[in-house]
Amino acid sequence: MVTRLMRENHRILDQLRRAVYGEAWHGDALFEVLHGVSAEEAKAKVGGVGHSIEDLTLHVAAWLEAAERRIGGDPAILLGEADWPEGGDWEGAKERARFAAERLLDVVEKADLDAAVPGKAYDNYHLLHGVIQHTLYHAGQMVLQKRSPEGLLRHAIGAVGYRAGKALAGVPPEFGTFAAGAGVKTPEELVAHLAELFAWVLELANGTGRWRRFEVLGWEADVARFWEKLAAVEEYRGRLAPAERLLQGPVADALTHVGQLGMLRRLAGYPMTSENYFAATISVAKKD
Ligand code: NI
Repeated sequence: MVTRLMRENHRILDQLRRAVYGEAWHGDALFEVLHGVSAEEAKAKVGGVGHSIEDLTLHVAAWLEAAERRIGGDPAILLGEADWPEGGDWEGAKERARFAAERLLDVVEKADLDAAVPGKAYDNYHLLHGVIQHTLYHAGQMVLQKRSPEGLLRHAIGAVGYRAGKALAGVPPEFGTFAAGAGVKTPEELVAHLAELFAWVLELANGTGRWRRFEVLGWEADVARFWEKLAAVEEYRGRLAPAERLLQGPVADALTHVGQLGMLRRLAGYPMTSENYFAATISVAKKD
């Protein structure tokens, strides 16, 4: 009997490992899904799921912790924030999930599968299978978020910001008024327009669609306003929709204008260094 139970414990241990770390039957395990997710992606509520990847990670962690506590005889009732912990620290959230998984993996081998969970009508066997299913259910929701058009749009916005960071770095303020020819926009006019575009993204996402014209303020103030408007979009927790139209309109437009800035830099004698953007790590908006 002990042998049979121990064998079963090892099978469950194997299933839990597969759900958390990899070689799950259905596809990606929890940490395979989380691999490469940036802090901004993790905080965005996209794909109609209602919770961000970070929210889901903390929720999964809370239940891995609860399972471990329940096996130890603690009822571990999760209500409110204990069930859906407050986010804010993406690296910390992943670390919490990893630690919780390790703690649970440590107790599975010796768990009494037939013992009742305190206060519940089921035993540890059902608890352990339940927590494995729960982990994979929410990992699946995270996959939907990563593949959603809005997730891709947010990544595209991050990529525009990354390229803009390079286009705006290391030029003197007088570049702002560089005139390449009659009728050609100056760099500060382009940057003022870039700020307009990202302000418009939010207006479109929240349904007003209002276009606001921004006057040129002078190079440094224009650059600061652009970063502020871009950061407002990146930090926006509502849905950025319709994602496809936001991409084809203001975001694609912004990308072309960042390219124009690059061209003007070369004409003005401040060429940018080249870079392999495929290899770039795209992350947060604010650049100084
Ligand atoms: Ni859940």
